[in-house]
Amino acid sequence: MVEDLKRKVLIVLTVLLLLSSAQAGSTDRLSGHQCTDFQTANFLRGSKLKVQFLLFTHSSPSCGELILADDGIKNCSFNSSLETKIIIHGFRALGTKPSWIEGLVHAILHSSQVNVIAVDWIYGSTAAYPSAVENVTLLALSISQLISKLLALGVSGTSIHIIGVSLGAHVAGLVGHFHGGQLGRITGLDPAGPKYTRASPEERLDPGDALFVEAIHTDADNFGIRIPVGHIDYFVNGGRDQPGCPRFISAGLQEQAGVNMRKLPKEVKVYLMTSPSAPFCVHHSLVEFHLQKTRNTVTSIEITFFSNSTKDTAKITIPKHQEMGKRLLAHSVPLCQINRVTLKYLPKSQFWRKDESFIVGKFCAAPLPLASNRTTSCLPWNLTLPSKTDISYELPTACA
Ligand SMILES: *[C@@H]1O[C@H](CO)[C@@H](O)[C@H](O)[C@H]1NC(C)=O
Ligand SMILES: *[C@@H]1O[C@H](CO)[C@@H](O)[C@H](O)[C@H]1NC(C)=O
Ligand SMILES: *[C@@H]1O[C@H](CO)[C@@H](O)[C@H](O)[C@H]1NC(C)=O
Ligand SMILES: *[C@@H]1O[C@H](CO)[C@@H](O)[C@H](O)[C@H]1NC(C)=O
Ligand SMILES: CC(=O)N[C@H]1CO[C@H](CO)[C@@H](O)[C@@H]1O
Ligand SMILES: CC(=O)N[C@H]1CO[C@H](CO)[C@@H](O)[C@@H]1O
Repeated sequence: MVEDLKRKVLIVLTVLLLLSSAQAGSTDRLSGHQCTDFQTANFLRGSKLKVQFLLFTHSSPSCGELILADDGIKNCSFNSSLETKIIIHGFRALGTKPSWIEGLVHAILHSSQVNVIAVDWIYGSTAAYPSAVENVTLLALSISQLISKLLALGVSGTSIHIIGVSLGAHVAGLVGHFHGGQLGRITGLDPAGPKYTRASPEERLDPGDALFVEAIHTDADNFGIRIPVGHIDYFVNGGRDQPGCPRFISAGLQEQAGVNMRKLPKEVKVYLMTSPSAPFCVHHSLVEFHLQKTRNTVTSIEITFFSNSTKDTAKITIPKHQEMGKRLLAHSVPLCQINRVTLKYLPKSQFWRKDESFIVGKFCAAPLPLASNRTTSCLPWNLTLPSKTDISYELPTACA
């Protein structure tokens, strides 16, 4: 009886396994290769990291092509003349595939002709968070080896962009560190906080890890890191809970908010806003104020953009002894619909010393992303801003 039962259970398990492998082994009609999906580690937690690299291309964005580590990358659809985006997920408590992977892959391939490689380290990322953290170095080494193979194929380091989510952001940092900070770009999406907030820059994502490092903070009050880790750190809606959708922000967002990084100062914190509903995006402008003469105290100027129906504000802070301050201003209509701007100088009066009663300088604004032929427009004279007074200017712009 017991033997019988065991045999039945075995048969059922075998059928289940066959069914699941049949599903995983579907073939993509266009490319002719087998489609491979993420692993699931909920009951078979092994002792190996079992990293899988899944390649997605423009012609088959739904079919992951397993890149075999030993075979090299030649015999697959990888196109070495295109840019490469490598996606690294984070801690997976339940050992399941991240629900956002497909959406992110599709969003990237929809907007650009690139190679997308999703790193599946489900096995190492599950169980307890501290043990996932302990697996990070080994994982980073294996991703580095893959990148070395890509470089050997003639891929340029600058064409590699790593997108790391949560714990994956620090993995991306480590990978970049192993490549001497010479890879093109790292985007940390909500870089993980626990065990990293007090870590040294070598251990966590930091601006030295790639030529351009950006981080988008969306959960800094919980699992996310609170400190800036990139050349630019976006604290979306203050970096804490998000309007409408409190978890993950759509890849639409980061592509469209794309800042032309080289023209911005190093290591700035940027707070960026989203609307509570899809597509979450707002428009961004870079606003600048140049002082006619530097001051020995911090200068704050409140900038407000008005359209026929909207009003958006940001505060420019110019550090003491510096000539210029800039800031990202988020507005819900395109810059061309902004028809008025007001500037208000906020003096820093302390009871033992009064600040100057006015400042003189120049105001400029440019829509983001900055075009290569920079489209900054400035109000064409030296403005005098009396303290605590809104000074209003027409912006004679129009939509093309
Ligand atoms: C690789 O991408 C380039 C640029 O899009 C394209 O011209 C070329 O045909 C692609 N190569 C292959 C083998 O698909
Ligand atoms: C504005 O200020 C700058 C710096 O002091 C000066 O060089 C320039 O001549 C001024 N322009 C006008 C129109 O007053
Ligand atoms: C704003 O209002 C003015 C005057 O009513 C109108 O001419 C203009 O077309 C409006 N602009 C937009 C973007 O709606
Ligand atoms: C800037 O460059 C874009 C694309 O290269 C072009 O379409 C546009 O006309 C240029 N604008 C100016 C002001 O030169
Ligand atoms: C899959 C894997 O290698 N997991 C390891 C992650 O790190 C913990 C702690 O060192 C190990 O116990 C796991 O075996
Ligand atoms: C994508 C690709 O080029 N696949 C080839 C890999 O190698 C096998 C056997 O050599 C070919 O049959 C595939 O077409």
